[in-house]
Amino acid sequence: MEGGTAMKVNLSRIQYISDGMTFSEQERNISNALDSGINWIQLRWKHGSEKELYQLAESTRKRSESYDTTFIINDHLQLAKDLDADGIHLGLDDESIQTARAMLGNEKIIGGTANTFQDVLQRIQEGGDYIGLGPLRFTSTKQKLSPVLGFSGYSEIINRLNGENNPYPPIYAIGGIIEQDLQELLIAGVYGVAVSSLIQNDPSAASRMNQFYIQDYVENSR
Ligand code: TZP
Ligand code: MG
Repeated sequence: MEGGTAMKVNLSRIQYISDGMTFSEQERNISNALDSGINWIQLRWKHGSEKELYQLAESTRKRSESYDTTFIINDHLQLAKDLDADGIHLGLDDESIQTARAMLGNEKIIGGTANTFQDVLQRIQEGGDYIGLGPLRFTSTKQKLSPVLGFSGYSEIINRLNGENNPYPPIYAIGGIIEQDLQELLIAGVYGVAVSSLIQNDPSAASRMNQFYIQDYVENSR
């Protein structure tokens, strides 16, 4: 791969970001995602009380373990630490990746959001294990969405990164992604995708997407 992708752990190409207003919506969506064959879940719930979030995180942690699914938590660093989750995803306004690294150690996955080339450089310098770059297009799943990148935004940012000739962590596209986007994102240099609605609307998409990446891997290792 041009520029070189530095990967500490073998990250799945597809991350499911949980969505849902209520505890039971979250639980049902997570359950469907696990059944769909997703092997990486980010628990993201903005509406629950601290106690409810703890309960949901604890039960998701246990269920993920039985499915052998990687389980990370959005925003809540102490919760990720307390539950010995596999990692954390942090937005640009959340705690820093350095703080998370000091708390969770080198074995845990720490992901960071980015919207611009400068954000990406910051995330690389901070030592993030992956970067969630987006949004690709408008989505109602997230409030206060950053400016839309489109496919050209990914190509521009990743071309600039490749021009610097330094290794960088895997880049995940996020925001309004549909199945048909995978090819174009891969061509732009994106490693994987972080999706919510796509899996919730059609859980069968997970196995087709896994197949897409396996196929690409086989073709490129010939
Ligand atoms: N951050 C940027 S877009 C987004 C997040 C958490 C939501 C992605 O969800 P969807 O439904 O796949 O657009
Ligand atoms: Mg956040």
